[in-house]
Parts: sequence; structure tokens; C-alpha cells
Amino acid sequence: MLKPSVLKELKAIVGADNLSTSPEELVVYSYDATQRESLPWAVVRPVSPEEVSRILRLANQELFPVVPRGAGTGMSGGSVPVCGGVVLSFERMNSILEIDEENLLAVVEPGVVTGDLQREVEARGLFYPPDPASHKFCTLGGNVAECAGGLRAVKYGVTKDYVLGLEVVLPTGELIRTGARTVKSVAGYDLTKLIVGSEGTLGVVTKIILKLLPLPESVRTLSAFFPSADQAATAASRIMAGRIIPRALEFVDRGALRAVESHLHEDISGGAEAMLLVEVDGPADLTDREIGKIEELVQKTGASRVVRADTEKDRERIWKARRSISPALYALKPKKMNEDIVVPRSRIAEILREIGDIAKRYELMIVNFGHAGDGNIHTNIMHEAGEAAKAEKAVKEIFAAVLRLGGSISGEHGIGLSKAAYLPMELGQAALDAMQSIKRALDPKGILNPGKIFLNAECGVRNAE
Ligand code: 2HG
Ligand code: ZN
Repeated sequence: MLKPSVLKELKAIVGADNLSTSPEELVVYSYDATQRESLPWAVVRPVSPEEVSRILRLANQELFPVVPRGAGTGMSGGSVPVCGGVVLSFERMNSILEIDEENLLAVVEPGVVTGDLQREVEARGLFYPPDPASHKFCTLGGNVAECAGGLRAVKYGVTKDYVLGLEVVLPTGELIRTGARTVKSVAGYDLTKLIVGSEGTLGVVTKIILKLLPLPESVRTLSAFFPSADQAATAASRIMAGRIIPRALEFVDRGALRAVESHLHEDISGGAEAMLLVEVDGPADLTDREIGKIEELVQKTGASRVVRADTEKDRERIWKARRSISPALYALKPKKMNEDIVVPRSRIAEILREIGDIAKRYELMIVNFGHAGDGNIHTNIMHEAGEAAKAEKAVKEIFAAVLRLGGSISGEHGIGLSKAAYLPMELGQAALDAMQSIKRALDPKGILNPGKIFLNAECGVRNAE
């Protein structure tokens, strides 16, 4: 709990209107998309790096946890204030500060919604490729914290590939700048890359310099329906091996198809067992050729039906369906344990078979969909509240299989709270120790996002020696 004197100081920093302590308001900042909840003690809405810095200095003096938060769409618990403390909400720091068309970059505050930036730059013939499925709601600060991936990573990479530099308030309150507004810079350690994907544990990002690309001239999209998941997965691997890099290559299994069809009251697949959604971009003559080749290839691999999305309306319809899968799954069972395993893309069919076996053995409903082009599959263990222990056992087996196949336990959602117990399986103790040393060096009192277990097991912030 916060002392009245601390609340008074917070109020002096952000103003009375930007400090919330009422239970109704605290609830709104207590959860993310993992169905985990923990109430903060207060919420502040700073408007500048200076305010952020003053809050962090106060936290170091008074020893309370601080948890940065974007839109709360995260999928691993990164913004859940599991140890209570003060939530730092970026809803007021939501300006696109600059779009530099000469140098192909944008400078934004962390609270900007990803889809808003995409729209703004596209209106100028530019392109910001990272495209999380939640782009209409998620914020760029959250994308940076988690190194979000999304639908176009297969060709264009993930958030870290677009961050040129950052303004960051360190956990102790000092403001630093990392990277530069240039294409290249090797001045010192790459602190930008260290902060991107650090899940809000090493610093609070207050400004982001993002690289932009020219907007591709044309886009071609098709969906292919298969009589089995195995054939769809094999077709995905063959497309990648066929020397075409689509900008999106998504896999959707039977369970996910049925869920989204009933959510949208629409028959998308005609009862198919699996779908691939493929999109290419580039000069029109090239995309026409490539989409033709892909069509041939999926047909040879057993697709029972191929549908081209020729108009903008058709494209929007099919992408809306894809982006709706995650929310649609909640109708299947009350609990959704969502994993985002990633394997070498040639091994997708193999991991799906292993997951199928595990689902049978544990009698669990497991739904798979996601970024097949990246080898990144969203494995959702849908279960009842009483089946949590069984679901955890299944997850552990799935992770073991993923690691055996040369993969990683998290492709894009992060470790946070949900995967902390499994991180040692992938990294080993020495790597974890190195991470914990970095955390201690930057955050000696452990005030920033404590309880993100792999770094800081206890909730108690450290008292000054
Ligand atoms: C997506 O790709 C998101 O739709 C959500 O990363 C994944 O709910 C999920 O498992
Ligand atoms: Zn995803």
C-alpha cells in the first residue's frame, strides 16, 4: 500500500486528474490478455519523460513497484501488476511526433496505437511492417517491450528490426538515449536491442524512433483449404522452400476455423480441416507470378479449394477472420492457455503431430493456428478451470518437444508470468544468471516490474543496503 505522503507526491507530479486510486479504476489496469489479474495500488498517467523520471526516483526512495502499461493486450502477463504498486499508463503519451519522409523514419510516443501509425504512414506511401493481430488496440510501447511479431514477420521481421533508437528512463530515473536516427550506428553496446523485448523490466520507454519502408506497390492474397492439417503444414513448408517469401503465411486448424466461423456467423472454409492464408507483396508483375506459383503448389499438396481475395473488401474480410481467431476461442472453453511456440519452419507438420498426440493423451482440446511462415504456432490449450494442472503438464511436454526440434518456447508473446517456470528448460542457468545480473545492475532496488519471475522471484522490492 502507498503511504498518504507518497500519494501526495504522485499527485504533485502528474496532477490530481491523472492519478487513480478508486477500486473501479484500478480494476481496469489489473489484467492483460492472459486472464491473469492483480490490482495495482494506484495508477498514474504521465505526460512526459520528466514525469516518468520523477515517479521512478520516488519509487526508488519509497520502495514501491512500478509497472509500465500500454493497452493491456499482452499475452504473457508483462503488464499485470502482480506485486501491486503503481501502474504507469501511457494513454496520454500517444502522439506521433514526426514522420520523416526524407529519412524514412517516424518518432513516436509509446502510447501510439500501432494501427494508427500504420495508417498515417501508408497515407504518405510509406510502410511500417510489424503487424500484431491486435494492431487496432495494441500500442507501440507494448510492442517494443515485448518485441511483438505479427502477421508480416515472415518477410519483414519483428519489432526489433524496425527500432532505430529509443529514449528510455532507467529504473533509477536517469534518462538515456539509445541508437540514432541513422541507418547505422555502432557507438557502444546495442542498448536498443537489449531494451526491445525486455518485457518492461529494464527501463521505461518514452520515445521510439522507427524505421519505415516504401509501401509495396501491390498485394495479392489467397486462402487455401485442406482436408488435413498435415497437408496444410506441409504446403506451408514447401512454399518457403520454393524460394518465395510471402509477406504472410498463416495456418489455421479445424478448431480455430470452427470457432471463428461461429464467432463471425460466416462459413469461411466449407467445413475444411485446415486453412493457409498467403499474401505476397511487391511490383504487380512479380506478385501475379508469385501468387500463381503458390496456387499451383498448394494444389499439388492436396488443397481442396483455393480462393483468391481479389478486391480490397475480400482481403479485409479474410484478414478480419484471421485477426478474430484469438478472441473467438474464448467461446470454446472458459480457460485459454495460449502458447506461441516456434520451430524451424520445415518441422511444423512434425510439431503439430506431436501436439495432437499430447492432446489425445491428456484428453485436452488443443487448437493451433498462427504464423506458419515463421514456424510460430499459437497452441491454445482450451480447458475448464479444474483442468489447469493437466494443461500445465501438457504444456511442459509440448515445450520439451519444441526444444527437441530445435525451437523456442516463445516466438513473440514473451515470457512474463506465463512461461517463467519453463525458461530454464531453454536457456540454462548461466544465461539466466547473466540476465539477472543485467537486471540488478540497472535496477538495484528491483522496483521496475518486479515479480516477472525469471528475473525477480520475490515481490518485495529490495531495501537499500
Ligand atoms: C495472433 O497471432 C496473436 O492472433 C494471438 O498472437 C495468439 O491467442 C493467441 O494464441
Ligand atoms: Zn501471433
